[in-house]
Amino acid sequence: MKNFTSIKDAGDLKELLQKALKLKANPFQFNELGKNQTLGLVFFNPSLRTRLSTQRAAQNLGLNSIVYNAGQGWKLEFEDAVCMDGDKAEHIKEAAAVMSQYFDLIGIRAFSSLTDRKRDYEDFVLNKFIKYATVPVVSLESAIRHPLQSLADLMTIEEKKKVEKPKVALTWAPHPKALPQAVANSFAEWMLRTQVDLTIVQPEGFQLSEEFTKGAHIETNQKKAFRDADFIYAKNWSCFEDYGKVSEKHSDWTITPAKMALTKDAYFMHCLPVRRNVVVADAVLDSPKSLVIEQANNRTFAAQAVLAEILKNSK
Ligand code: SN0
Repeated sequence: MKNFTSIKDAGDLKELLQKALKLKANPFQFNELGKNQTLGLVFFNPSLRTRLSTQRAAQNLGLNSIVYNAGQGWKLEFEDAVCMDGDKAEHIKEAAAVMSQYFDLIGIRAFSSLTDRKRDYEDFVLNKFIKYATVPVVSLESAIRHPLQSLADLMTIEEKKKVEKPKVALTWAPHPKALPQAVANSFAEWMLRTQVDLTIVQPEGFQLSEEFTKGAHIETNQKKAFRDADFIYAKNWSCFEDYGKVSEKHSDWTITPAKMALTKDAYFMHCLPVRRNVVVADAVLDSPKSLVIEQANNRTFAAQAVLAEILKNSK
């Protein structure tokens, strides 16, 4: 593994999953692997879990980490051949090259713009970093994917599943803001490569890009999708078609105990942060079937497995 930006970089998925689970059982197994090396974590957007779990993962591997809140730094220019006489002080060419002097690997969080679909779905910002950095790059949620979240979700399902091929429903849920499609895209991408029966349910007009959902059952009837499900994964996302827009609030899509009662005693999953009583009712989030804290815990070991692979590869 050199970079880690999508499932394509994961190699043998079963192997990576087993590595992550083994690291969870024995977190300090490779605590010298990252010795004298430094991970740079570059954030263009807020983070709680990604920032802390990735730093913790680095620490468990004996790898140093430095966080750079890019939103507070020089505003970066990403376009080529432009006259930089506006508000952008530094070009990505220098910025990524300079960071590569200080860091042995770089993690980037750069959310979607939700305004320019073409640019977002090219994963423009992430790919500019990959182009101009001379060290491995790890996605900490890009415009279209959140692969470290998906690996942690895969671990959580693997740990909790009671049948060989569980029924997993990824459901759209309401939200007061327009949110990226990255978490949902990635979750679909990873689930379609594993032993699960995946249904994606969203209101009319909120279908995700087929690039990520091809092969899943697509539904617009939430109750139908919940029937017999073993796992309910809730997430809000804004429109892909009418890009970045939220045409209707659909407040009747909140995950409630009554809806959970339609499932096969399903577990509830969400990547967090979650808006209580908008996305999901307190009673569901606080129930023993909620896996949200375990998912967040697994973020450390997902990141650790990925960082360990990259470190081993660069030795
Ligand atoms: C992000 C998203 O991609 O949906 C990160 C999830 C890991 N979530 C948010 O931006 C939520 C913001 C809010 O105001 O609730």
